[in-house]
Parts: sequence; C-alpha cells; structure tokens
Amino acid sequence: MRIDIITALPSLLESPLNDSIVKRAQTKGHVEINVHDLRDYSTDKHRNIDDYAFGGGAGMVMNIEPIARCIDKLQSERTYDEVIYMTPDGKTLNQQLANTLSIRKNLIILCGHYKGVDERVREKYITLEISIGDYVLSGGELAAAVLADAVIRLVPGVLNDETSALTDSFQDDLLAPPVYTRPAEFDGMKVPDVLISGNGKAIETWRMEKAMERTRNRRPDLWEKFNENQG
Ligand code: 6GU
Repeated sequence: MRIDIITALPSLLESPLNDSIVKRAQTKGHVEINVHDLRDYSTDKHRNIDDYAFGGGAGMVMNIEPIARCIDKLQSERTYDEVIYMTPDGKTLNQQLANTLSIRKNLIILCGHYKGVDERVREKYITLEISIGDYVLSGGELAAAVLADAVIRLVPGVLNDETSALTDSFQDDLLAPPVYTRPAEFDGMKVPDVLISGNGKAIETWRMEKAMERTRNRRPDLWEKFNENQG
C-alpha cells in the first residue's frame, strides 16, 4: 500500500508515523508513506496556500491551485483508489471503514486546515470525506495520523500473531476482554484463576464472557449490533 498525505504542516505528521507498528510496516515494505508539504506547490513567492474567504467572515480558506498541482502530479504518476479529505463533516471513521481501506493499493489523504479548503477541491478531486469523531481539531493532520494508524495495522502482513488484529476491540462488534501479566498477585489483587489454569478451552470461554459483559455494560449500542449479527 502507498499513502500520500498532503499537508501545510508536515511536522505534525512526523512522529506519529515514525514509531511502533506504523514504522515497522514501512521498514518491512508493507506500506510506503509520502508526506507532501503543500507550500512546495504554492504558486506565489511567499509560499502562501490560503486566502480570505469570498463573501467575508473570519478564517482563511485553503486555495485550490497548490492542492490541484500536488494531486495532478500524483495522479499523473499512478492511479489512486481514493482521494480522501479529512474534515469534521465527513463520514465518521470506524473499524469497518478502516478494514475496507486496508485492502486498497494507493491512497491520497488531504489534510484541511483553517476554515477548510475551497469547495471546488472537494467537487473536482475528493472521492471520500472522513471525520474521526464529533469534536473539532485545529487541522486534519492528527486525524490523518489516526486514520493511517488504524488502516496500516490492518494491511496484510503488518501484524504478527503477537499483535493480531483478530482479538481487537470492535473487530467483531465486541470490546476486548481484560488482560493481565505478572505478578500473579499484587497488593492482594489476584489474577483470575482460570487464566493460570492452563485450560485453553476454559480461558477462551472466560474471555468471551468478559468481552460480552464489558460490551453490554459499556456500549449498549454495540451490544445490540453484536446480538443482531448472531442471527
Ligand atoms: Cl478529520 N478534521 C478536523 N479539523 N477536526 C476533526 C476531524 C477532522 N475529525 C474530527 N474532528
């Protein structure tokens, strides 16, 4: 998979994409991430990428020209499955959307900033608009890092048995069960006996029960979905 991220603030994306699983995915060649500084595609000598909104009002609007030059160049080099715009009015990201995107080959992610991008960018280029939840961030960069992380860890080959996505919360509409490690007792608090029993079948049953209990208590909305899907 190849991801091209277009941003006016490339430094914001550096550390989230260069650590842990996302970094290993790149080192192992499962994913190639290219961050493009929108100012490099600016047409003016001050490297401006935004301007006042027609009709007035507070906040700057990102110009279409630098974005168009950047996307046109990328699309002349290869075909993209989606051109994604990160925006609070997009479709809310969930595990299902992350799964869908994880089997795509080439993605462009455009990070919005200030009051957003000129509407004509969305009309001409954008095929998918994504939000990461109902709250407002200063820009799309952190949202793009969240999206990239959620998608990349699902790319076939990125996770090993140890980090398997199969037991993640949400993967089957259930939250994950509690986990424990050594010591077996801390301050009088004991690890549940079943986990030390060596009885694989009993452990599996316990984890399923706890996952269901947790989902019922914390996320009645997910619990309903889970039960619908059990047929
Ligand atoms: Cl994608 N962008 C911004 N600016 N704020 C957000 C968001 C995106 N998703 C949730 N809040």
